[in-house]
Amino acid sequence: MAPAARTEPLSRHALAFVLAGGRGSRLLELTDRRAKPAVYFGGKSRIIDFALSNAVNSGIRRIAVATQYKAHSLIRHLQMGWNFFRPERNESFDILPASQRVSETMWYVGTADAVYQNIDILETYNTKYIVVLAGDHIYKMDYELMLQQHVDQRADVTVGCLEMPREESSGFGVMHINEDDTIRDFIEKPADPPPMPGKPDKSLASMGIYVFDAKFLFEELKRDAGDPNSNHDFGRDIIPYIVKNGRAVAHQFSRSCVRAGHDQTSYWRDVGTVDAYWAANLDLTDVVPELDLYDRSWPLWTYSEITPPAKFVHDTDGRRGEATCSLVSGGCIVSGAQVQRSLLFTGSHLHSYAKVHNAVLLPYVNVARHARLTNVVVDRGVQIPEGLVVGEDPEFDAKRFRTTENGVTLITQPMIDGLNS
Ligand code: ADQ
Ligand code: ADP
Repeated sequence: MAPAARTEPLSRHALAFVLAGGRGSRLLELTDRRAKPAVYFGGKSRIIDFALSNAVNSGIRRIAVATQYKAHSLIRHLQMGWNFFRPERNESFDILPASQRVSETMWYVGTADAVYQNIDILETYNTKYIVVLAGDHIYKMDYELMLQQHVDQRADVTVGCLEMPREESSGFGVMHINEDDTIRDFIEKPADPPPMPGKPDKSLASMGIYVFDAKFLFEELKRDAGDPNSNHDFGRDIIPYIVKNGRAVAHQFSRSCVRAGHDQTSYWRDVGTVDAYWAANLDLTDVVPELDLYDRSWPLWTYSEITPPAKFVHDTDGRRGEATCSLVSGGCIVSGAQVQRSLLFTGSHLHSYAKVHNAVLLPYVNVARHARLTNVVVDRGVQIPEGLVVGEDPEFDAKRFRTTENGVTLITQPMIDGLNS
C-alpha cells in the first residue's frame, strides 16, 4: 500500500537529541579542555555544528543537547551560536547538563542512559519522533528522509548506516539487512566485522543515529533502565534488543546525504583521531573538495566571531605575505609569511620569513619570524616562538610534541612552554 500523502513535513513533529558528551580521547590534547563535539573544524565552525545544522536544515525546530565531559567550551559555543529558537514558534533549544545522579566515577555510562536521565524533560515536549544524533561526525544529511522511511516502514527504530571498508568497521556497530532494509543482525564493535553479501571488502556500519517514535523510546528506556545486565548503551543494548524483539530498519546514508554542485559523494567522516582530523580539515583546501562548505542551500550554522577581513601584507623588507591553496579565516594577518595548503581559523598572525605548509592552525595562533611548520595541528592561542622548526626532524618532534602514525605533529602551548626546560 502506498503511504498516504503528507501535508506537513515529519520534521516538524520531531525532536533532535544530540549526544555531545563523549571525550574523543584519540584526539589527544585537543580534547584536554573541550569535548570532541566542541573541537574546531573547517575554519569557522565546531564539529557539533554539522549535526545541528543538519537538524535545522532538515526542518527540525526542537533540539536538546546532552553534555557531559568538559562541557564548558561546548556550552559557551551553543549559547552564543544557537540561541535563535523561539518558543512562540514552537521551537526550543535545550542544553542538558550531565545528571547530578551521575557521580564522578560513573561518568561514562552509556548513551541510552544520557537520554533516560532526561526523560522527564523530554516527556514535556509532546513530540512524536525523536532523532538521536551523535555530535561528533562531519556530514550533511536530510533527516526528513530518514523520518519518512521510519514512518513508511512502521519501524520501532530506524538506524542510519553506511557502507565502509570492512577493515575500518570494527569500531562501529555492524549490521546485516534484508532486501526491505529490515535489520536481521546487529553486532556492536565486532573484532572481525562481517562483510556485506556480495561485497567481501565492505561492511554496513551504524552511524550511531536513530529515529524512534517518542513513546516507544521512553518505554524502551524504562525497560532497559531496569535491566541489571545492560550497559545502557544504544549500540550495545537497545538496538540489538529491538533487532531481536521488535522491528529495526536500516536507513542508508546514500539516500539522504545532501549533495550539492560538484559534491557527488556521500561524504561522512568520524574525525576521531588527530590524523583523520588533520586530513579532513586539509581536504577542504583541495581545488574541488568532497565536502562543499559553499553550498548556500545547506548552510553550516555556527557561532562566528566578529572579525575584520583576513589581511596579506608585505613586510618592511618587501617580502610578500601570501597564501596558496589555503583557507584563511577572518582576523588573520599574514605578513611576509608563506602559507601553503593550510587552514587558518580566526585571528592568527603569521610574521615575516615564517612558512606554514599542510598546517591546521586553530584560532589565535601567533607564528613568530622564521618559524617553519609542516604537517601540523596547532591548538588555539599557541605562541610559536621565533625560528621554531616542526615537521622536518621526526626525532625532535617526537620528543617535544605529539606525533602521530602518519607523521602529523600536534602542538599545544604547554608543549611550547616545555621547550626550554
Ligand atoms: P561510539 O562512537 O563508540 O559508537 P559512543 O562513544 O558511545 O559511541 O558515542 C556516541 C555519541 O554519544 C558521541 O557523540 C559521544 O560524544 C556521545 N556520548 C557518549 N556518552 C555520552 C553521555 N553519557 N552523555 C552524552 N553524550 C554521550 C556509536 C554506536 C555504534 C556506531 C557509532 C558511529 O554505538 O554502533 O557505529 O556510534 O560512530
Ligand atoms: P612582522 O614580524 O611580519 O614584521 P608585524 O607584527 O610587525 O609582523 O606586522 C606587520 C604588518 O601586519 C603591519 O605593518 C600591519 O600591516 C599588519 N598588522 C599587524 N597588526 C595589525 C593590526 N592590529 N591591524 C591591522 N594590521 C596589522
